[in-house]
Amino acid sequence: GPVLAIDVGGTKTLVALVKGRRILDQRRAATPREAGADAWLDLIGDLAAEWRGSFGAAGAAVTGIVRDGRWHALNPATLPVPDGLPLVAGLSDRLGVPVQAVNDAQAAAWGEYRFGAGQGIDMIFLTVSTGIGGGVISNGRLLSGRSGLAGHVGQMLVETGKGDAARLEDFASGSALARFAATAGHPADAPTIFAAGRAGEDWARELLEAALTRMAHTLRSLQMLFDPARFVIGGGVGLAEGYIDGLRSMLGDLPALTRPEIRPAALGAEAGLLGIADLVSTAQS
Ligand code: BMX
Repeated sequence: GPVLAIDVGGTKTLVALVKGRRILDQRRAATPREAGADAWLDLIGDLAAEWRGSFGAAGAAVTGIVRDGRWHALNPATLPVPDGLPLVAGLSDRLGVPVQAVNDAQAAAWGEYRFGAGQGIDMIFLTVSTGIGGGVISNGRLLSGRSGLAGHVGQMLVETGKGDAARLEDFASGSALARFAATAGHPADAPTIFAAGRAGEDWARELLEAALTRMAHTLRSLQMLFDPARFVIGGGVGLAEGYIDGLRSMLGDLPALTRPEIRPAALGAEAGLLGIADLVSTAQS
């Protein structure tokens, strides 16, 4: 039967009724960041209320990591998750069904692998949104690692150029771009920054060039580590006009043997929902 699929990001919460690879119905709302974790879980219960009785299991794809049913943020700036929040118990109380939970980007990687732009191949999914998330599919398996960290590309350290290092997502995520734009005296969200870049405005071009360079270096390193057949890029910023083309042109000079192949996510914002629903259905059967 249908599965309830949940995707909690730093910006949006999506809840859907999913059967196989079909989304039967879907609700979305802003993640009430400031209202606290109980409010995030209550919102999910409220959004799913009208479908009660029509699903027998639920899956949650969440920003951060889930270990033994408990939720942790790696970067609280993406979403300030109280450390060790009992996510699975809190959701199964509210929904009345068994719940499975994984990282949002890992779920989206699985969705793109099963139904999207990376079907049946070794691939790495990257989402560039509030933060930068990732998921690695190798030999038909979603890598989770010892405790669910595998694929956390946004947490990899990069040189700042000032003698120290910081997270990749502190330089190249949507929230980083917005922060740099504000510092440069041009407060703007990511789509506006891309539009300004296309219009040839120097402040936007410089900022995008710096962020895309760091991303391009990261893809090149990941190609060396995993040698995926393809990178699939999603997220509101990753899918913004100019992002993937910018990456491709920065990587274009590499020899074919080491050059990352990049495709946009085919499932858009629904990759996480379809991925977690499939993980839940597979676990049940
Ligand atoms: C952060 C981290 C990842 C997540 C990624 C994308 C937290 C709370 N999140 O790197 O687990 O996959 O952001 O998250 O530590 P999004 O909210 O931008 O989709």
